[in-house]
Amino acid sequence: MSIYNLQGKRVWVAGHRGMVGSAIVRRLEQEDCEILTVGRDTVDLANQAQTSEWIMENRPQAVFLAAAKVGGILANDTRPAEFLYENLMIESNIIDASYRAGVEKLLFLGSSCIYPKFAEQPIKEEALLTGSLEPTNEWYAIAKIAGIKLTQAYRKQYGCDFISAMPTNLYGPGDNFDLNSSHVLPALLRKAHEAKMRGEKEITIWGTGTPRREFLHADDCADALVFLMKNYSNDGHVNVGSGDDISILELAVLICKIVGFEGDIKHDLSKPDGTPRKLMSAQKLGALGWKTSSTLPQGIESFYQDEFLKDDDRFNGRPV
Ligand code: GFB
Repeated sequence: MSIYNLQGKRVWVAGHRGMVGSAIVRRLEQEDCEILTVGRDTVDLANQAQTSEWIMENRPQAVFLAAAKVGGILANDTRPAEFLYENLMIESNIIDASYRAGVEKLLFLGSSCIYPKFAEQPIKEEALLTGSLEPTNEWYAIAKIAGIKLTQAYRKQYGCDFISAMPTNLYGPGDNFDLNSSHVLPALLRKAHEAKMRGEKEITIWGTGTPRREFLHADDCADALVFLMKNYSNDGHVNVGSGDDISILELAVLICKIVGFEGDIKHDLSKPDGTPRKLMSAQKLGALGWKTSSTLPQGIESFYQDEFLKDDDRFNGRPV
């Protein structure tokens, strides 16, 4: 028996065109609920009046707040104003309008970069605000911390059933493959695939390759988020991860193996490493009754199939 029943509910996925939002929509199709979405061409979620008007008119009962400005280490480091301003606006507009429209339940999505740069690993939820942030993404992190605090404040002052989940580094269908703004996993998959197609002898990864990261497929993340929507109601945020991490060099080797690229891996040391390690504790979510169903090699394999080996000439390559 779940705490919150989605059956027959009007459920809004804010950010449904993004990687996580689209995964939530796919997952919600298995639930007996009505899925609401609205495109950027109709409502600019950074605009308070437009957002509020849409929510008042459409009256969602549950909201997944997956709309955000996101990017990899370089985008975060070079566009701090956009990452801070747009994320603050989107989350403030949606959370406040949801309260005013009487939304029954809202799930806000943060990110593992909210934790201190040198947090004890695996990072427990309690590590929030116990140390300084990683400078390359502190702008995004501050906006996401504000989002967690907004859900807690609206719960405390107005009794809203608003909760927060902090996903680890995610990848999956709909991911960003632009090499300047993407995250590491899609970037390396693209680099390895293109190098193989062009018969090149090497690929270049950023930094030393020693930082460690935890990865989760967006479909597994969406499953955890729907689980939390149904089964969690408290003010503390919940980590959503796989519970395992891997070094960036090990990830590059794994990706090359999956793609079948046999050349060398070089390093571009002019690019930042960022946080040395980011592995979140999966204990709290595990105790609630959820754990991931796929391994990292399985997840990357299916991601590679979905994005590169279907009808693809998107990356100037031929299907293998
Ligand atoms: O995924 P990523 O961009 O973000 O980089 P973060 C992770 C690690 O992979 C860094 C290295 O050490 C990068 O230097 N890396 C190696 C690469 N090759 C590449 C490459 O070709 N592209 C990219 N992008 N990285 C982001 C934050 O941090 O994580 C966001 O900036 C957010 O705010 C997100 O939290 C989940 O894990 O370092």
